[in-house]
Amino acid sequence: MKCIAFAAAMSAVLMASTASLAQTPSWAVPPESARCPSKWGVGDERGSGNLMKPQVVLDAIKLIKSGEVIDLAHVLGAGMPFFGTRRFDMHLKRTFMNPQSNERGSNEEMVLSEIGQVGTQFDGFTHQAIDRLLYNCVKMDEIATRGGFTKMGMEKVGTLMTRGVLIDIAGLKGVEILPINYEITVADLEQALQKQGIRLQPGDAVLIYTGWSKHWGVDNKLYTSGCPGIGVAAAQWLIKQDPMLLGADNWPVEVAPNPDKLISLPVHQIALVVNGVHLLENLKLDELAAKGVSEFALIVQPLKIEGGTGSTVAPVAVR
Ligand code: UVW
Repeated sequence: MKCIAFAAAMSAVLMASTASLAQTPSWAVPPESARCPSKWGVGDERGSGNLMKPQVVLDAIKLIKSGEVIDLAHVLGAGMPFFGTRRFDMHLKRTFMNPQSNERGSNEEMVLSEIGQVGTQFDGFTHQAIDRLLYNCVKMDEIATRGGFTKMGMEKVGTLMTRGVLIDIAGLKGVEILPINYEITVADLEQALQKQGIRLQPGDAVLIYTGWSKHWGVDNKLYTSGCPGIGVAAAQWLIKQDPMLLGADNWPVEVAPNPDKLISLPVHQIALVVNGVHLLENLKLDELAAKGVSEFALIVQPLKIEGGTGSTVAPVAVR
């Protein structure tokens, strides 16, 4: 009898500890004291954008040898994959004929869209929060107005030009497209960099090639249903290298959904909120990967949307 009671008690203890283990997320938000002020100081609104210095531009220019320009943006249109309920509705307003003798006709369009968060897009720091705190522990509710955020809006980012580095993980793995939900590890990044004979430097725009954008416009449902990408460990490792931004040819840069069901897009918070590192999403990197280009001058100019959370962008690689 004693034996049965002991066994029952033990199994209850085991079940309780397994349940509590199962409920422990693999990444926890760092406390405010550990993330604020950011390394760029109290009141900083630029984060990794502070790495944008004349010397970085001069170094990037040295990578331009042939003058080849490679577009890294998808075409903006209603046929794009959209995250959630986002949309891009374009209405052509034509044609106004001016009454003067030269018969000047004029066309324009009206676009209804989450213009900061569709297509190839650049994430600003007001895009994500930890509870109700933004980057540098700015209280979201204190800077949110109907007309936009009064701090850290997209107009603060400016043009970024720096060395771009493509890390080809699909190439490393010998596949066209990494499997959905594949979490890119630190070892993957290190091996790919070694294979490509390149080392990361502070201020780099680090772009990860997964092959996932081959689904763009082909199977939009699949494209947005998840994707391969960096996980928490790889993001933390990359951020330690002091990049100007992190980008990928998928919709959130990171693996989605996260293999740990207890956390939601943690790399968004690690990059944008904890460290002030911009994200560049939905890139078109096939041409760079196909041509085996590992480094280039990257130019990206977010729209100056006052108080905006992000910007649709058309970055270019020049070499
Ligand atoms: C979200 O807004 C959740 O995702 P993204 O930044 O990838 O558009």
